Amino acid sequence: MQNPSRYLVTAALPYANGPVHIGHLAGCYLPADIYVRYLRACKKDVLFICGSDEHGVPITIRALKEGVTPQEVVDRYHPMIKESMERMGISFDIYSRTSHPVHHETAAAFFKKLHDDGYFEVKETEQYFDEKAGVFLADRYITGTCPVCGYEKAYGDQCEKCGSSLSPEQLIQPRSALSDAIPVKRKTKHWYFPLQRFEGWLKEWILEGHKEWKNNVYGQCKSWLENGLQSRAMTRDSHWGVKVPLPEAEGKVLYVWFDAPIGYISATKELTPRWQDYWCDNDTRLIHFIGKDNIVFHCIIFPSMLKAHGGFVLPDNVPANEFLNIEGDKVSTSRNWAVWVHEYLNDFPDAQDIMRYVLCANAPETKDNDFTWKDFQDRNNNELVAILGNFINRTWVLMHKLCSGKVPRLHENLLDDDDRWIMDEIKSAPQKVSNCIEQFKFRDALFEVMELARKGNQYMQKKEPWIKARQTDPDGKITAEAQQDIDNALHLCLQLTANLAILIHPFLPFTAKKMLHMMKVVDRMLFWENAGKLNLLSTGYSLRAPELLFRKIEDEEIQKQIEKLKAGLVPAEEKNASQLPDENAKAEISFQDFEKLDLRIGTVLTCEKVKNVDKLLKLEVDLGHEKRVIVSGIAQHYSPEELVGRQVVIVANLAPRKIKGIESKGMILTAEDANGNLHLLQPDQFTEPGSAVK
Ligand code: B3M
Ligand code: ZN
Repeated sequence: MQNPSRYLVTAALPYANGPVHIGHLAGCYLPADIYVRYLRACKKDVLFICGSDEHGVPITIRALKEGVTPQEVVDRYHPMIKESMERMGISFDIYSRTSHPVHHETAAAFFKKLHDDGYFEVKETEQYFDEKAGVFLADRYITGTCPVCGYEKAYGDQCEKCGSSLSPEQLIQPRSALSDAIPVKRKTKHWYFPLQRFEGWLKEWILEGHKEWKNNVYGQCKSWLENGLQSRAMTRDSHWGVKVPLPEAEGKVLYVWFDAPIGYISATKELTPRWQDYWCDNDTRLIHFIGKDNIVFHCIIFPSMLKAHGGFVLPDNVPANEFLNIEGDKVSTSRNWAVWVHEYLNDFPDAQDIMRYVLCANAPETKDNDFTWKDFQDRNNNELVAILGNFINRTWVLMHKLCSGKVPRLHENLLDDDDRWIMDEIKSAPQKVSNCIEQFKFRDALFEVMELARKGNQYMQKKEPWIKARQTDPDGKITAEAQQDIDNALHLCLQLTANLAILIHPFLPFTAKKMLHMMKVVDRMLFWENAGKLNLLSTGYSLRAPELLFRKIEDEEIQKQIEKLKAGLVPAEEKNASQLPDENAKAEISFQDFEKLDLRIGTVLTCEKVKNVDKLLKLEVDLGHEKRVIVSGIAQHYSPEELVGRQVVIVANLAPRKIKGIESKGMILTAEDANGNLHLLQPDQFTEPGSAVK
């Protein structure tokens, strides 16, 4: 969409069932904030909408586990999340919550309209019910043995081990994850939204009309649409949520994924009486920032709902990030493997921008990425301190020392090639940064800003004003000629600093504020139209003393964080191996049984991710006399690059299986630790491929 009149930017509503961690920030809040700050700097009419998602299974489960009401859960976490976001500088225009009456009314009315327009199919089905807990069980809350790979802790919707998508019926020995009761089937009636009726339209709208969407988003949509859509129940049996506004629907609430995205509309309503200008006028550019697990809801289901309802704009883009792992391991809130934002802010008060910087520089924009404390330290010390902070600090110190604390004048007639080079760099930087931001490439955008700071240092190094200052008259005064050189260099370094403030502001707003203070200029200077200008600070203007923008982070601080992370880790299952019999022990087998296994050493020749399946890798393995294709559920533990060339142990005579359409011949052996991490088995030295393992 070229030049829309206004922008409506949303960030996924976090579930109010726990605090936020840095993975949340990296996933959607930080990129959304950068984008919005940039738009505001461009003087665009923009609203930035978010709030807590307070309904749905995640909340009720948490309440059940803690023995409190769902209301108590959300009342605890909503303010906590709100505060963490605020302190990190995530500049929502409103941070609302879906328990708000405006939301209940809006979501109920939305449902009622679709109902009155005849969209829903009412179906009676049998669903699993937990008689101990007295609730119907969502698929996720039924566990049992995977019929495909035999993994004993598969979920009712998916096996995390082999990646198969499942339905609860397929599980062997299903159990309720809540009470361990054996779930029973009960009849229940629900309202289904016929997504298949929108398939043709969605194909055209997304697959033809939005080829510019990020690959991960477009790819997921494509595979959903190619697999065919089905009706989806939009109601649930529960007392927590938005009541279904129909007399015959006692004890039923809206499915959380029906009500939550409508939360974007309700929050806008709450914010401004002009909400319809944003939601109902085609000249609005609606952008949903989300994490990759929310793609189908924002790209397929919600747009179909909006289309059915009519009168609303549709998202113009849905930038979704992948996941951020922590120290090589998947974030897990239940295992407490996460860096919590409120804890970070306690340990590093006023260091919001360091975290913003690290999360953006290492954002999981195209693939899952890893956050490590060491990288945090390195990026701070080697980039923020050594490049950006250092350039500004040198400029300020020298300007105070050699130009009496004022902006020196520029002697145009004396400009040399280096001066002209840096002037051109300043002029051309804003376009490079905005190009990246407008394509949601925030890492690249930030890189461009840092490039400019890097060039500032290079320029300073070439000009060496401190050396020029040694050219003095007999009476010790700097010669007029040298002073002119110094003036030019520092004049340009100061203009460069002002430019850096504008360009860095969407990313590091706290730092930009400090820079404004040092320059004694007002916020207005940060408008993007000023970027690229060489006269932002006027000659003769006196500037404040330098402020410390960044400080070095010491090894001990990082060590403490790593220890804290490890100490807080809750093992997946509290087992006391020495006292209890191993509950995973299997029945005895004969030696003949064991001999039936053909175990071999193989060398990984090639390896790639299986498209659209997070957990699977497709490997080509050399087994000596033959090559095999094997699909393995280890993608979250190893990257393809790590595996190529590595030796593995293979069950070579396992019957071939089709996994996601790929014929897999054999299985790669791994050891699984108590935390669910998989570790490959490997001979302790290179062993001829095909060698038998006995
Ligand atoms: N509450 C967030 C999640 O999956 C989910 C997003 C709703 S956005 C409308 O973490
Ligand atoms: Zn499985």
